Amino acid sequence: MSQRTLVLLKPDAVRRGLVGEIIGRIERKAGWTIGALELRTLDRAILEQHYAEHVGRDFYEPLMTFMASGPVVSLVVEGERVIEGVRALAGPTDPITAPSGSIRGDFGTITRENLIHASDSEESAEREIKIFFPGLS
Ligand code: FUP
Repeated sequence: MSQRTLVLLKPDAVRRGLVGEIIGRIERKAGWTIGALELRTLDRAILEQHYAEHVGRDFYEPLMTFMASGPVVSLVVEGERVIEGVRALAGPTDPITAPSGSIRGDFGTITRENLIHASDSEESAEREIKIFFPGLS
């Protein structure tokens, strides 16, 4: 089942020079392709849309500040079961408990600075792709 997903390489990944490493892991999965890609610093308005489900949580404001702290690479990845697949590559939210071999497990220590976002469902993917790439059909 071919799908599309929205992936963000967060400011920590860009600052630490891990963009090539992370995109390389995605590109090496057979048949997955990059449908769109952009580097930019996100403003408050786009972050409010993206993280709407987390408004009011104790980690919300620090997360917003972190996500606006530097450029982010946003990309659309397309291919077989890519929604589940990129989340498997990323690993669970907390990098300390994320398994070795996953992106968060290999490179992260702090939950807020966990390197990568990947859509968690087809509905989220379509909503998030519209936020980050409104011109993409
Ligand atoms: P995930 O689906 O793994 O990206 O995680 P969530 O949607 O639950 O959380 C979104 C982001 O909020 C995480 F990537 C990091 C941040 N977060 C915190 O900073 N602290 C928390 O306790 C939970 C999430």
